[in-house]
Amino acid sequence: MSSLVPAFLSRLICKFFVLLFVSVFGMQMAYADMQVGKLVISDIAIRATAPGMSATAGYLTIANHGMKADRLVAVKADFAEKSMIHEMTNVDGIAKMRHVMGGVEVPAHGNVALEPGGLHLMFMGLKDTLAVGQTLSVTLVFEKAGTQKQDAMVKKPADIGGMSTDSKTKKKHSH
Ligand SMILES: [Cu+2]
Repeated sequence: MSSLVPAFLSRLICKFFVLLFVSVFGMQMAYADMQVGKLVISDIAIRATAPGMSATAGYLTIANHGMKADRLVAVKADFAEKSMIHEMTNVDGIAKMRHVMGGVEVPAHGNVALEPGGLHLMFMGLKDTLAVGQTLSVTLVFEKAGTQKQDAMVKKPADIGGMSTDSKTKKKHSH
């Protein structure tokens, strides 16, 4: 019967450590949530460039698990002189890009995809050639979630998914 006490004690100690683990882990989770707000942002895929190319595009998806809509309002990148949010639209069979004024809404409990053929990040005045495999950093500015630094991977255009219109329509860029 004397073994009952240690067994009871060890169960109690065990419970205590489980609780301790859960609370520490839980706190870390909450902290990570606070850092990104209610937004879950994918890594950014950037089109690799050939030497001499001065502009390229970046793609990503943003999910919003919050109750309120947010808005991507600005983009910043050290490797480009100018970064903007663009949208490709099809006007009479010709794909055109335009600057999206006022940013892109990320609806509550929804998501937005910036993908080939539609919305994209536009990087102009590139300082170097962007080679496949390079990792860059892009800063996204949200109306509510604030500033968010995000990894950006340089990829072959063929490795970037989305609804590409390259083969069907002529591209025209106003910059
Ligand atoms: Cu563009």
